[in-house]
Amino acid sequence: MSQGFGRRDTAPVRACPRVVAVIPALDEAPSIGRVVRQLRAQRPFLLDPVIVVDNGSRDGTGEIARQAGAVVVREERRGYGYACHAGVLAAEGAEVIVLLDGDAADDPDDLPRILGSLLDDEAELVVGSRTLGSREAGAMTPQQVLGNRLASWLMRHLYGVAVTDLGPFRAIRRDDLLGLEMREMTYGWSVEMMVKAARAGHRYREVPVSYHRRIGVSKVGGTVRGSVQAGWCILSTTFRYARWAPRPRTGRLAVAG
Ligand SMILES: Nc1nc2c(ncn2[C@@H]2O[C@H](COP(=O)(O)OP(=O)(O)O)[C@@H](O)[C@H]2O)c(=O)[nH]1
Ligand SMILES: [Mg+2]
Repeated sequence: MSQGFGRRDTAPVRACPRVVAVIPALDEAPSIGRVVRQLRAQRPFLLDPVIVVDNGSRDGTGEIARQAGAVVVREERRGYGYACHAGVLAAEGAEVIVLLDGDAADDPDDLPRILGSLLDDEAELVVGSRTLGSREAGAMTPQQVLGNRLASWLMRHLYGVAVTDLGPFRAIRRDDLLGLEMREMTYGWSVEMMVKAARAGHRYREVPVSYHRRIGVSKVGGTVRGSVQAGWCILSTTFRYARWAPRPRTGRLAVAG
């Protein structure tokens, strides 16, 4: 891959692999148009189309995303993992998948940095760390910060991977991701990706990213129910794939989030 892909000024367009962004979105009408437009402005790093997976929204998220230039995939089964997985399947022909949320909390300007490590062949899974980067005041609830710290600590000790955060903004090759045979179809999806990648021997790299206060209403960290469900899913998934854990049964699907 091209040298120094992470630097905007030196990246030759012809050297770009097929990078497709996948955004899971549930009722993100106030933010989704802006996120899609900002991402599309990131060419030549990103290939059109941006894929938005509308997870049964009732506020017109899909239509707004389409108007902003995204390809919209509908996934009726409610769950963060279902939505991400549907987007990955839809991104046929993509070499690299970039995942980020639809609430404008992630900063599309961090895309070159996230892609840089992957395309410079420094790692197979690159995750944007809000711990290493900067976080706007109030962007994460105290329980999110605590839960992330705990899960990161567990991952370092159980899997020996230098994790500081379970950020949603990440990049992985599509073939590698499909090879992980993801099973957690709700909040455990992101963690499953990290622990299975570690077990598969994929190199892990974090890059610092900025994290903003989301636009619109939180479905996870901002609600008690969402925080408890997400916390449970994340921790149980972290333990499930540890070396000493019994082999998880295939086909297991978690409760919807
Ligand atoms: N909770 C939840 N989020 C979903 C679902 N499908 C897609 N999402 C998206 O997942 C992302 C993370 O959710 P968010 O409410 O921002 O979580 P928070 O950042 O922890 O408050 C957003 O882009 C949601 O729109 C789903 O079924 N459940
Ligand atoms: Mg969010």
